[in-house]
Amino acid sequence: MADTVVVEKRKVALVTGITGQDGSYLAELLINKGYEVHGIIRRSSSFNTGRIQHLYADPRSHREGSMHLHYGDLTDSTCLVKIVSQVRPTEVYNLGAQSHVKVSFELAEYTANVDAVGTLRLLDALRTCGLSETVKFYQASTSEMFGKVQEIPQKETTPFYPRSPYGCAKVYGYWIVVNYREAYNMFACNGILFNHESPRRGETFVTRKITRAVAKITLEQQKFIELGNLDAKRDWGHAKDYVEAMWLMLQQEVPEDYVIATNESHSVREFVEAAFKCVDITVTWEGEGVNEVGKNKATGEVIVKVNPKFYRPTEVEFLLGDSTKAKEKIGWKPVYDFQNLVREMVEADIALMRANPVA
Ligand code: NDP
Ligand code: GDR
Repeated sequence: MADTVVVEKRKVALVTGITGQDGSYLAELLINKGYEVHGIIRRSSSFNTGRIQHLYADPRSHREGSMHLHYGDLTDSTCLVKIVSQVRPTEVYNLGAQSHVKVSFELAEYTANVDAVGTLRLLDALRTCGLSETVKFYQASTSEMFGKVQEIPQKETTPFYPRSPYGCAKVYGYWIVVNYREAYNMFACNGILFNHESPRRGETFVTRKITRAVAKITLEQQKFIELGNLDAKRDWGHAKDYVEAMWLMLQQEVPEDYVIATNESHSVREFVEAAFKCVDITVTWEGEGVNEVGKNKATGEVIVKVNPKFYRPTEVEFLLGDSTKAKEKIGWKPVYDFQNLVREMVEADIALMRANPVA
């Protein structure tokens, strides 16, 4: 009888933005699934690998070589071509971005360079290296592309109306991915992800800003928090659930675009209330607009103030996603609900601030 040779399929992932919130959860997921994971990191004057530090400590990922980091940048085509030609990935996850909507008004050109042209550069590096017919490509598209409400809830067919330089750049990223799929037969997908959070969320996004403040106020390290638009509504999920959706999209036979959301929307004000509830503080609201304050019902102390500094020139008022397509076609649904998400973030920040009050 002839010997059967089993050829293991190469599972090599290249992740841009591996040092970010999603990159860190995705790297964990891929390593657990047996991938060799290559991440692109930026040179920085201080450590920017805090979120993936634990993967070094794990001998499986570090010493046994499941994780490799390469210096690079989405604004630098040369390095992208070099990294792609060395790594020859089977899957690419393009998560790298200037991802802060408010900052994008200050850094509009840079945001377009990284988030829009950066996506083009990476897609083209794959073509240059002859991988366009074999690689699977995930693009981190966003609910910010829907922007000004055209339809509720928002799904794959809802028209885009971005409201920030970030949203505009991501619309370019979305369409260049569709174009490369159609023009060059690439397996390329857009995940249109609604807001997703976690204890690893960047400190200047509203959820993490709130849970950090709740922790500090509880531990008497801070008196109050200043916020912008309390009425904006978002469909908030957990990053751990959302990276699973990214991977699932690339395991399908046919490349398609999917909305990923919880199908539940809450205002910033509701997030504040839910976060303080975790430490048994009830918030009561007084005043209007810039004069609105939130008080601790039990003590009467002001714990929330509105500061117009945090308003945006144009705002996305209301986002609510419909992820029926993802549920039906790729079998994705979230594990976390809103209350679990808020509680996990508040508890993590209390533990963090207790251990390190200057964090
Ligand atoms: P983060 O801001 O936490 O992470 C962004 C990552 O991109 C970081 O690793 C950052 O590196 C890297 N990066 C920034 N600029 C460049 C550049 N010029 N070249 C290469 N890498 C760069 O974002 P998230 O993890 O929250 O989001 C991941 C992706 O998903 C982003 O593209 C974001 O726009 C998109 N998205 C996020 C959603 C969310 O709710 N979180 C929802 C929908 C889409 P460094 O650590 O050095 O700064
Ligand atoms: P967003 O997230 O803009 O939706 O983009 P962010 O948490 O920054 O804002 C959510 C809403 O909260 C309002 N808000 C404040 N926001 C911040 N950051 N700071 C404040 O003090 C504050 N007060 C009120 C905002 O006006 C907004 O309406 C995130 C990013 O992760 C993007 O990269 C991603 O594409 C989208 O989510 C989906």
